[in-house]
Amino acid sequence: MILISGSSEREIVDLQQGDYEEMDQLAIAKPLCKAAFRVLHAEDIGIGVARAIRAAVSGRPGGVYLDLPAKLLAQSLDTEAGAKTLIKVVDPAPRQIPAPDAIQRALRLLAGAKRPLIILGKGAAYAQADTEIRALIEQTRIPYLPMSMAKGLLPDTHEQSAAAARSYVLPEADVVMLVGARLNWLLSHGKGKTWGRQKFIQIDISPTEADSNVPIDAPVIGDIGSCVSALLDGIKAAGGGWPQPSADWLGAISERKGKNIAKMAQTLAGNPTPMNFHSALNVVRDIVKANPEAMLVNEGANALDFTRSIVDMYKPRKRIDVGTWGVMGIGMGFAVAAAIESGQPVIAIEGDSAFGFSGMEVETICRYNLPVCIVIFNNNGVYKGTDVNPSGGPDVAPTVFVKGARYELLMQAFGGVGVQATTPAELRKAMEEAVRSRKPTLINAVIDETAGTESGRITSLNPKSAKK
Ligand code: FYN
Repeated sequence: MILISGSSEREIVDLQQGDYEEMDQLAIAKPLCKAAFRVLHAEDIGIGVARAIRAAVSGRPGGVYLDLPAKLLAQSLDTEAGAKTLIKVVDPAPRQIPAPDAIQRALRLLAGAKRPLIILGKGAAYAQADTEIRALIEQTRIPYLPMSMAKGLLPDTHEQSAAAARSYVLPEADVVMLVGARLNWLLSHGKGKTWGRQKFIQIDISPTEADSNVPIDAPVIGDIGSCVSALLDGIKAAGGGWPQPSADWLGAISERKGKNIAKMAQTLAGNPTPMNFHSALNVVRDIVKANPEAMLVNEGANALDFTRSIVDMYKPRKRIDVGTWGVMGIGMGFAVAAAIESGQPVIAIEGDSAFGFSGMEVETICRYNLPVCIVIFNNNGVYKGTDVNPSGGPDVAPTVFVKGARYELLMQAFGGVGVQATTPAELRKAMEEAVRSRKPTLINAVIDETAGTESGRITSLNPKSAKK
């Protein structure tokens, strides 16, 4: 993403003389962005934009800031001379071919594995090397785990997906191949009880990613498409001699998966009153299955975690969520962008707290009549709605919201469709209608206020008091 912004007069900002909207924006952007540039002369705009494009999309993609101070905005150029300063960026994200010895090292390690596992990160999804990645997985028959935004790279229903046996495969695998996935907090930094004594192969476009948390036995540096193609060539060269994962390994995963999926099916089939995360998500799961082209936006704590494991994705790059930093407030901006960029219906599954961070964007959604269906899981609070103020007094607990809030009226206020749904049947009807009509819709899905846990699936990360 490239953020282009006007900024105050340099002379006044630099002498801190107190300009209108004075702020040293470039300095603020620098530590946060992959790159930040300032253009001071109109004839340099072409160069500035070209540099911004290359920085944003080459290598590991990242956000770029382009600063255009007030003085520049008033400059003019002769049209013809100006046209000559523009640059058509040739090959903005050049392929980066992996070293042949790195490929051989990785192949040797993989061939010796008895219990191999592939982890697909969002880098694998961004790389748009879907065919190669699928071929690698299917030709090697190695089980794989998709990280949140890699869901759908292969359909989540793929028989080799080990998502439903996650806590079994991570410690048990003997060789793990990371494809565009970093060993950050989402993967417990590659250590601790989540993991066993596996060896790692890591495919990444950034050479400094290897060894960031634990030793990487076989780093493969390059763009994912080129790296996976080179691995496939090596596997092909082995002919029928390429080893398959052990039958014990595949059998054990299949057994655990089967049990978890059956248990999940049972929970999803329940129809409790009031509705809970599971009975509501059972509906969302069906709607996404029936509309695999739809974009799914997801933020919250429990609303995020339950949606990730319950709602299957069928196509690549259809799920966008809080990402590596677990940031709340991204939902409505993502929904607007996803609707405009893809032209597809957007389904935004939002925790009530998460929605509050950027909820006024319902006005933007209505202004541009975007096909966005927002579903708010309303349990009257952050995590849940039944916490009690620990310090007493008349105020509610910090995590408790106004009870029975009518979020759907917000959407109605701007001419969109607002629906309150208290049962799965009402939710289903409203979602089906929203996707069919493509009208801006907000569904206030009222769920059990006791449903949800503090921090959802990441409660274990909360600091624990040393005091016993
Ligand atoms: C997964 N699972 C399933 C299925 N898919 N069971 C049955 N059927 C299906 N289809 C099981 C899976 O085996 C796990 O059980 C469990 O569901 C959860 O799976 P998930 O979500 O893949 O795994 P987990 O452990 O939650 O993943 C860790 C994580 C994730 C850190 C990658 O929690 C994550 O992305 N968190 C982001 C949280 C975040 O950013 N929150 C913002 C909060 S903001 P077991 O195998 O039994 O473990 C403010 O609070």
